[in-house]
Amino acid sequence: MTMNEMNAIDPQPRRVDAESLKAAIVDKLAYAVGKDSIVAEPHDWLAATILVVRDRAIDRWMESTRGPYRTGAKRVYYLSVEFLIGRLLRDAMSNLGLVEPIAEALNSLGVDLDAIEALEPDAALGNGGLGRLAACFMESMASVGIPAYGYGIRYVHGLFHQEIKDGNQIELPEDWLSDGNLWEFERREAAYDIGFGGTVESDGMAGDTVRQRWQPQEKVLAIAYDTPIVGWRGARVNTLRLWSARAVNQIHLDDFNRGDHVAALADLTRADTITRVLYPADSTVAGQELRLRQEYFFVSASLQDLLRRHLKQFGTVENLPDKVAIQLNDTHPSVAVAELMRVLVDLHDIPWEKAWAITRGTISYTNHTLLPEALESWPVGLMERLLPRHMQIIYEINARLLQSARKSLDADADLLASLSLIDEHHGRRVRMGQLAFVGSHKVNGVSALHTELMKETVFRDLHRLYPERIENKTNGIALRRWLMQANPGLIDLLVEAIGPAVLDDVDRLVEAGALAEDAAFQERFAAIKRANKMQLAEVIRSTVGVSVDPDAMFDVQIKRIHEYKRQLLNILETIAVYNQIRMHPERDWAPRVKIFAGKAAASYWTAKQIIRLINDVARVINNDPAVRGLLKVVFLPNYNVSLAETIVPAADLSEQISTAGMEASGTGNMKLALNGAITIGTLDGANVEISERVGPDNIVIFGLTADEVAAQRRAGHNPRAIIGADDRLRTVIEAIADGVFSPDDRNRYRDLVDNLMTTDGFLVTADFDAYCRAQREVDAIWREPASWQAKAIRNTANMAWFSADRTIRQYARDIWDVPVG
Ligand code: HBZ
Repeated sequence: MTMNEMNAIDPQPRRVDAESLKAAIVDKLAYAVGKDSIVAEPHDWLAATILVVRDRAIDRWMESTRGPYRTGAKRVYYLSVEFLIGRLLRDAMSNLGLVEPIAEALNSLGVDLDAIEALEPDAALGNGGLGRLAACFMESMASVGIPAYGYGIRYVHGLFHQEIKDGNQIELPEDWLSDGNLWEFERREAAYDIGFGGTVESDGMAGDTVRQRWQPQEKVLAIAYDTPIVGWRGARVNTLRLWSARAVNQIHLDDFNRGDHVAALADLTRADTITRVLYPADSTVAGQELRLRQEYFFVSASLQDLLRRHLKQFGTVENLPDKVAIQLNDTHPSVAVAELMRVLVDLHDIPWEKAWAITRGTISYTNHTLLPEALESWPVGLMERLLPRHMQIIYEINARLLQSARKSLDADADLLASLSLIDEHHGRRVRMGQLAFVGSHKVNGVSALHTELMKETVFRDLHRLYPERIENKTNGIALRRWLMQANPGLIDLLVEAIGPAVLDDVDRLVEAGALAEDAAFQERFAAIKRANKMQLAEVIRSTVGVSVDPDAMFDVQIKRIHEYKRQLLNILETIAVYNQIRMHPERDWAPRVKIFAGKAAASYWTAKQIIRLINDVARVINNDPAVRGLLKVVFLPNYNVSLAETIVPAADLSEQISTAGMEASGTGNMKLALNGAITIGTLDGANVEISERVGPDNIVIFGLTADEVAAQRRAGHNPRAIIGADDRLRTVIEAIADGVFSPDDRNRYRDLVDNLMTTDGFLVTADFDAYCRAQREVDAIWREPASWQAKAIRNTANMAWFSADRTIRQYARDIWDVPVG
């Protein structure tokens, strides 16, 4: 029985179902889309299909929303500036068990489901892992039965569209809403005033303290747009509520009448700007006023909304921690700590201590990075101007924090300076990570290693003061999207081999491990991979015009382009292999296709140079007849969720080669291993735990450990000495420096090369030799297909632990204190 057959209850009703769905689609086409089926275009069919599927989610959505009002159940609110949700149709159909009958219904109308699905825009309201994690968590919270809301920003323009022109990244605006968005419901009734600027005035007494009241100078409206998020088998449907900014006054008529048309629309433009575009950097902070406005805008709207709901139901804020859990996805929403305090103290007259207990009991915070340049801090001056009351509250929180540190740690001035919410070293800034930490009852890292490093680095002193607060919650992925939907061939094979129960209990995947050495199973497993590779090969041919052999090893590195992720290490090794193939054409080379995809932040020059280098190297290698097709290099443009869904099931080798200690977790590593790719990786982030789960024989680990990286840095890393001692590496770097890959501009990579030879901040040269040796180990395994397949199968079989359902259950139990189904 296939997964899709399992979804339907039995064949007879399914046929009926397909027929009624067909009628429903035709009906929507006429009465909602306004088209006759004779003239309907593919996007009209898509619209009609989405509307039919959406209808099937709505009853459950309403019931799911009503539930907690009836039972008094605690609700979870996941606050994130990013939700990288991708396309929604397949997710919704699959979780509602509608894939097969909808395909059948469309088929009978002469419409191909796959073709119309591809027309749905890929909602890219996020940069990378952090945003995708939020999307996977939304699906898992619905699937394990947690009443949850995602709160975020409805950006008009998501992450830029990437094109590659002459090897360079070009950023084009992304326009996912241009044809409307049938998944969302505008909620005009859920509109809130959001204030900025102005003054703080005293306003009578609250008990024995003077009540402070913020009088904002400027107001914008936040309007809610709701998207239903369907859980597995439709058991629960939660809400993703995204906020859009609108001017309170759409037009100043007096200005208009005076002929000042710009001033007439100034408010509109100002408000509109707040939710217009996603900040496209994932590893440096913007530090701009607009970003702070975005953060406060969505936090304030979300808190007003959840408090309105809570007060309507319970009539008091005192039981907030029992009924509400707010999770801060990184520091971007951490102004919530000050905002909740302001609301409780200023608007509800709750005494400080009590308000603080409520705030801390309600909020918790997830950290996703230790990179210093990605840790948010805001200039005190900007905070005072934009959020004057919040700044006062932050000072008060800080005073109490430092007081308790003096008492319990006997802290000296250095320790106090390091604990302080105010960084005095860089022109007085508010440290948002510290604010989130002190305002939370739990703070979590996203892999075991990352969590330990948090305790030793960024939060070392706060951890001493509050040793119980930091916990680990290793990331997970939505297995339904990343296995069942992305790799239908594989899930069908698994269902056949180990039974349909695996669809509801993914831990059963482990049973596939018993088949790892079974020749017949291996053959089928390999055939599915090959079919997926054929599909990817077609995508490669049609997008970049390179033909690749599906029997070659597909070696993929797909993620944001960043120095710490070390795409550079990968491409240097690629060049080394290229040199070897030319020098030793007689050797038995294992054919490989090196596949890269990922976006560089528009302002990140080095990352863009790395993209250019990959493309330059690709051009030279792919056109060199001496290589005889043994090695191909491909950079696929515009990496996004949908492209990942095509690449992940087709990968043989997964490159997870960050400098140890720098990748907080990684989640692409999980998606690839789950789909039977073997990982070549450093002991970084979740790679450590993947290695533990799949076993050391089924993963290729190399390079310095996080401790060794730290030691090497302390001792003084000397790349020049390493390069001098390694002929292969020297030859590679010289080739780049000499313009072998950039004959039209021999100086193109001068900075890249200089950097590698002098600083090499990400220890590329230090790990180069180990990486090359690891790659030859990979070649050796590849040459033994039975051994490769066995390892690949063991990867799939042992990855169920990385289900986001597991992660969400841990959050539910240890942080949110909510029951799970
Ligand atoms: O979060 C990523 C980590 O790099 C990755 O290791 C982890 O698996 C993932 C989920 O926990 N971090 C990000 O994706 N970070 C951002 O996208 C980001 C966005 C805006 C910022 C800073 C970081 O201002």
